[in-house]
Amino acid sequence: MDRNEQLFSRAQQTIPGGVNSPVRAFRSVGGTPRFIARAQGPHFWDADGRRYIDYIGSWGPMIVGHAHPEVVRAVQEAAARGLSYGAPTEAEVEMAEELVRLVPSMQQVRLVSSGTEAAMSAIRLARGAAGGGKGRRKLVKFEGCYHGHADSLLVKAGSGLLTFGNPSSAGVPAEITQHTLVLDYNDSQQLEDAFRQHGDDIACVMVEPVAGNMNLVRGTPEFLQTMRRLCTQHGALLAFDEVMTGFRVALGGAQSVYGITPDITVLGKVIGGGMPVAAFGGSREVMKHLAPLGAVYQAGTLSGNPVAVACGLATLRLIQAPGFYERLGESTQALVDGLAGAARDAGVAFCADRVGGMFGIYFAGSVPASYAQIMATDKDRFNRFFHAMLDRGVYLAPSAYEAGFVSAAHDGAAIGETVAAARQAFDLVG
Ligand code: KE4
Repeated sequence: MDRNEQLFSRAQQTIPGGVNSPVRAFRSVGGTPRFIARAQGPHFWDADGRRYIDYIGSWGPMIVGHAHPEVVRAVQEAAARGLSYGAPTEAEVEMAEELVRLVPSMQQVRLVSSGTEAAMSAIRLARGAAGGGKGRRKLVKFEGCYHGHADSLLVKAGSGLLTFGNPSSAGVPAEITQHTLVLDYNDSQQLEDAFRQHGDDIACVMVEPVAGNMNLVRGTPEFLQTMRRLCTQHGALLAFDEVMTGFRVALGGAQSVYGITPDITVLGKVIGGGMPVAAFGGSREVMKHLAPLGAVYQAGTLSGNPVAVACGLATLRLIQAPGFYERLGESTQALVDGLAGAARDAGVAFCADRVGGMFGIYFAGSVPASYAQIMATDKDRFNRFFHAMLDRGVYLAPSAYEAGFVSAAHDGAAIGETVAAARQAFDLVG
């Protein structure tokens, strides 16, 4: 056994499935997960010393590349001043000021330690604040969107189109998901029907404006505009989950691309730069309901942790460099064009899409615009492609239903190597 196999076997003795997050176990693609020993720029190295061009980037955070010297130095300096205080710090104020400046739909923001925690807290806040603070119960989400693993979000569509959700995970009582309505992504008519039926009890509509957890699927402008109009009309709060799209598709997130102002924004990933920082924010009118000001409780031992915030602040500084997103977009476009060209030359039904520095690859004739179309893509071909690329030193997301991520460190050489590997891989998948 190589070191990855040895470590995976050993890990499974003391960690369920050998991993601390299920997607890392390679169960969707098969094979042995790679145990990463170190990373630098666009690369990481596994326990056997094999180098990979990394298109996961820790699922989005590593947008400036791995182990960027300015980020590492900021973390080292912060750590030398103490790891955590459980008391407010100036750095958290700097982070909050930076976030509300870059995401003007937010006047105030609360820092937490994960996207799950941010989304869960945002829903509780919406339920407490909606209807002029009288509180509401119903939550609307969309099939294929993921907002972390809070109980009310582990739900699959109800039997009937507009019936409330059923648990999608063991351990979640039906009473918890009975207030969650799961609709089809990009289906405006269902939204209209849902608000017609339940409008006065809908607290929150939560959406990934560009979905990245069913693979990449763009929200249509019409879908998101309908959502905005209906929430305003019925006094529901619109929450944009920008944990993945925030500072990834544009400096101002997807809301700046679509020109839509949500009531609550959920952030994570890039704002921590690889360390546990996430956030949720909105107008003062909404945020005043949050403890210690208001009646909606939320708390966290390591919220605003000074070392993690130092990592995030250094990352936020780097992404504001002139031309950062233009260059990131060009690299990502070069990648998807290169992959599509290689597939075309090999006669493989394949297409790719990208928004900012996140991309989707699909073994299908056209770019999917819905969950159903994603489910119709050729997963088996993807899995064969995944392993052919892995064998050639390119590490893609280990699932046909995840997006990929490019960093500022993915230079022409890395993109070129990736496309060259794909030329061979497409010939193999046939
Ligand atoms: P975390 O609790 O994993 O920090 O964030 C949850 C979350 C919330 N909202 C969106 C839009 C997200 O993409 C995520 C987490 N994304 C996954 C990637 N599919 C994290 C990877 C994993 O689960 O290991």
